[in-house]
Amino acid sequence: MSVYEYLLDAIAQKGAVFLALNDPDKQAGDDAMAFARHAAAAGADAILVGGSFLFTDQLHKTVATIRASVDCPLILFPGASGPAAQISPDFDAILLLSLVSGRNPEYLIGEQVRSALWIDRCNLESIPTAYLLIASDTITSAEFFSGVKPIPRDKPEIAMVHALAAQQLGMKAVYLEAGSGASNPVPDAMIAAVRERVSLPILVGGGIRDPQTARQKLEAGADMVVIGTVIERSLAPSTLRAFSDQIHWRRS
Ligand code: 1GP
Repeated sequence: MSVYEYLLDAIAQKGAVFLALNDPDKQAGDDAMAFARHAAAAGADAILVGGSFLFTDQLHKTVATIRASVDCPLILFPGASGPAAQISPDFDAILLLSLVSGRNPEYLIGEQVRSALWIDRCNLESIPTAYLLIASDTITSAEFFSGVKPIPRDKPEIAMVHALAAQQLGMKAVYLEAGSGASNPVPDAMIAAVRERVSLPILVGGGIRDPQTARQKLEAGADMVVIGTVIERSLAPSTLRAFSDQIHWRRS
C-alpha cells in the first residue's frame, strides 16, 4: 500500500488523520526520538519532518533517528532549503508542495525541478499537494521565505477556487496552512468552502493548540490535522492522546 493509500484508508477507518510535525531545528537527536515515540504511541498516523527553512544541519540525522524509533510512515514536509538539505532515503514519501496560492514560479515549479532527481534517486513516493497560505496575524516563515502574500482570512472563495484549480490539475491533496505557531488557525468557513467544491483530502495546520480546535477543523470539512508546536512544547501522553481521540472521531 502506498503512503497516500494508507492515509486515505486511515481517513476511511478513523474519520481523519493525525499528523505530528517534527521541526529538526527544534527537536533533534534524543528529543526527536522522544517526539516520534510519544506521538506514535498516542496514535499519530504519520510523522512529518521539515520546516520553512533549516537553520541547522540536523534533518538527515533526525529522520534516521525517527526511522529507527517508529514504524509509522515518515513524510518530508519540504521548505525552502533545497533538496540536498532535505531529501533522504529514510523518508517514505514527500508532500510535493506547489504553492498555488502565490504566483512565485520558484515555488510553483522551480523547487520541484531542483528536487526531481533527488526524489527519484531516493525512491520517495511523491504526494502532489496544493499548498495554500492563509493569513494569520503575523508574517509567518512560509510567507517570508516564499515572498507570497497569504489569502485573506475573510475570503474563503479565493481559497476554494485555488483548491478547485489544483484538483483540476491532478493534485492529490490540499493543504490549508496558517503557518507554524500562527495566532489564528485556518477559519472554519474557509475549510467548509473548499470542502463544498473539492473532493481531495484536505490538510489543515498552523496554530491548532487544543484537541477541540482540531475537531472543529474536521467538522468544517478537513481530513487531516497537522500538529507541531503543541507537541514540541509538551510530550504529555494525556495531551497527545486527547488530540488523537478528537481527530480519530470515528473510533471515539
Ligand atoms: C506548520 O501547519 C504546521 O506548517 C503546524 O503548525 O506548529 O502551529 O502546529 P503548528
